[in-house]
Amino acid sequence: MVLPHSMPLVPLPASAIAGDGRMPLSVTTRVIGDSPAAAQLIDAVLRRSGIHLTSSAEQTSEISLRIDASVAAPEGYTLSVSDTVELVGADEAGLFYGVQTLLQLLRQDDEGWGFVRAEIADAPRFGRRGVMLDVTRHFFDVDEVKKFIDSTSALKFNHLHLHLSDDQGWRIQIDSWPKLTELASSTASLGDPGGFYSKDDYREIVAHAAARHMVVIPEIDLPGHTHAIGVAYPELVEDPVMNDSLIAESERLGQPLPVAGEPYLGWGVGHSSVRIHEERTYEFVRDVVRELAEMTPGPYIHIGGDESLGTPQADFDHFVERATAIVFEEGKIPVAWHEVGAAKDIAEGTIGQYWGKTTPEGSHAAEAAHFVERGGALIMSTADVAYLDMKYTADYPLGLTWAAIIDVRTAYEWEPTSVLDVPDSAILGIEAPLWSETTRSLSDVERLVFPRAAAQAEIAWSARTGPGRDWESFRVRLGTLAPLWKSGQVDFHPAEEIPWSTR
Ligand code: TNX
Repeated sequence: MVLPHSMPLVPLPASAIAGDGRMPLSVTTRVIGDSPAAAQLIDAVLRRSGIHLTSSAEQTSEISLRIDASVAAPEGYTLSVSDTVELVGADEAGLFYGVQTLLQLLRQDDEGWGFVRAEIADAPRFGRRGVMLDVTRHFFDVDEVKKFIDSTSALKFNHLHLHLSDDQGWRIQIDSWPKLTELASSTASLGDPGGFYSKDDYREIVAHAAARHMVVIPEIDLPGHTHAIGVAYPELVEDPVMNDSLIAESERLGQPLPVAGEPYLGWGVGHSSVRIHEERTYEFVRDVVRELAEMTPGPYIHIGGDESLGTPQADFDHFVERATAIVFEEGKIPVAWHEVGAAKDIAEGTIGQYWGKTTPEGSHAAEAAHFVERGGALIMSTADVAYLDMKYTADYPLGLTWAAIIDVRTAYEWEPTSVLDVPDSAILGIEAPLWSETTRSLSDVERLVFPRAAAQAEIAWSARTGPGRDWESFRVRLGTLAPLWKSGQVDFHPAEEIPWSTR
């Protein structure tokens, strides 16, 4: 028996036994099954190998796909590769993930293309496996977001959080407040061009994600991170509040301080706040939440809540209590950064997103725990291990360093249930955020995301322990993804820790 860690698979499956050699692949291999996953498999094999699986009537081998809810837990599948391929999904998502596994087993050697023979039974550990893309500090267009969905769903991520508003720009069409996109969307960090998604653009992203079993979570960051709202509607936002670290950082980076009503292009945080005691603010929040809810089939709306350093605590509490209630009233479940847990009466069932460190600092752990006390649960975005925008090494050209320097091993070696003092059942899973201050292109984004997103994918999908669930196995398996990324034109950082395969 060959152990799972010698197989070219990330995330590690629940169980995998390698067979002998490969099943050769040719134009006479036929795909049977009417799931969308069958068409996705044919497309992906063609792109990777140039082989068109359905191009011959004279069939020599076959790949069959079907659904049977009894084979695995939701999103799970069984996959048998011998002289034929038999893939059985517990549901459509399971078939999709089985196809991703099969594509990792597709390798080229001197004899040509073939699938590594294996018997696999698989299902995820966590139902929540998320990535976040910040489209505010830099904007990424619909095609770029689609490519990001393709490359992350291939690692079995199933949630895409879009950070749609921040100090530097507003990125989503809202009909009842048209100046948001007319006046506050054209800018981005470092003076780069901005942009926004029309409602049709957004629906196109949501549909592309859904076809790859990813739920989109839109975020409007409130009550801080709202300078751009004030560029469009000055009456909604307070004048900027300076703080010492903002002034010091701006000086160090040579970035001007925020000025009320003018676009802000720097990286400073904590200077903006909507007006808490104006009823108009809540009309705005309700309108935005309602319009977002109408075009978002997923159950969640994220209301932000991080780093509202310019908002007095009592005002902050009052605001987030109302905002979380508004999201429920509009038919969605609120998600919020962990600071929102400082407010006693947040709406029951609000989900918190922890972005503190593996050793929680200050009040972070207590704030996160309060979501659980209020009947909610937590998503772990532990910043010193799971943040995709931190540098790999001190001299890496992209990324920030405030949380940590995160090499691939550091990204891999953490445990989401061991950070906070809450029951394991309160941890829904993880989300790995990519903040885009330093990423001026999708290629920049990809070089920060890959390979570290693969580490987060394994933490979210694979069992906590088991044969192969360790760094030595992971680094070898991770290396086998290089040819897949190269063939998909996905850029990645060729970290020295990893033995990268050439094919
Ligand atoms: C903190 S973590 C932020 C973002 C920045 C990020 C950069 C969090 C919820 N907020 O506003 O972009 O750091 O790493």
